[in-house]
Amino acid sequence: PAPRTVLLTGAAGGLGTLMRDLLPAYGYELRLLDLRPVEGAADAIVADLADRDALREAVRGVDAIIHLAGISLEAPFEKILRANIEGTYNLYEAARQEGVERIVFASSNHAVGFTPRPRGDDPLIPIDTPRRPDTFYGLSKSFGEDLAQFYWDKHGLETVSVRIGSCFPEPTSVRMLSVWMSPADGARLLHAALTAENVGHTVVHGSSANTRLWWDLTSARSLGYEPQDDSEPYAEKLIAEQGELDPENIAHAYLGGHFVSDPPIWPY
Ligand code: NAI
Ligand code: 15L
Repeated sequence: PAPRTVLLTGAAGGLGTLMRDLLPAYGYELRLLDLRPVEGAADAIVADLADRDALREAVRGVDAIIHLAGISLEAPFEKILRANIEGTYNLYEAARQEGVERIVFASSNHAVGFTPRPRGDDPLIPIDTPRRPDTFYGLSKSFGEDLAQFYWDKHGLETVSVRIGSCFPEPTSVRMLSVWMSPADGARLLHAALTAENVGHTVVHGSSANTRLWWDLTSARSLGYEPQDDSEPYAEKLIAEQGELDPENIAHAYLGGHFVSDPPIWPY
């Protein structure tokens, strides 16, 4: 049967806020969790991913989990370790103990951020491109994907890992013309990831059907995802304001954009 009750971690964040508006239309009953109170949702669970008892209780009885909680940008290693690496482990372990059958994991393009972006007639980046994290943040997403594979192989807990491009209401940079996922397509993809059968551990790229797309959406489409949006209507204005991507600029040369060239955040 299709999952009905879904725990949404990271519900107070940008993506969580967009998705808790859009997902109920697909018939889900959402249980919300975040470190911070969730605006307009007094019944949301306020808990840290470090709190294993709270996680056991939060996952009890749900059909599936959408795991968005964590640090969503580069940060000192110790913080990434606690929130994204240990936190994701704690959530998987709680899910295993409570018998939850499926997790949709918010991975990121930054797990492969040091992959050169396609230029000209280059082929789209395939989903099995080698991992090339561009930050400790990207490394934590790489870990999350491996953790998901391990929990499938060892325990039969299914995951769809979504390497999200940029999911925001509108694209705001020339790079985002290639990697943008509209919120409506984001909800379509999460719904497909929750309902497709026999996913085992499947890794997919998460973006809209952008004219300037950099990666292959075949694996996402294999779940039943049919993107409806394209960033192209935003192209003229963004390129007029910011110029085309500069082949000489390292921050424009890789999938991960400026994450590859930003100075490290200390303590490193
Ligand atoms: P965000 O930073 O707006 O939201 C993350 C939420 O997680 C926050 O509300 C925060 O309070 C919560 N959180 C952080 N540490 C926690 C902890 N220890 N315990 C419980 N909750 C904790 O990030 P956003 O943009 O909403 O992203 C959501 C997820 O999707 C993140 O995992 C991010 O890495 C991933 N992602 C997002 C992309 C995007 O375009 N928005 C692109 C690629 C990946
Ligand atoms: C991410 O992984 C971040 O969470 C998000 O804030 C954006 O920076 C996005 O990647 C991106 O690459 O644009």
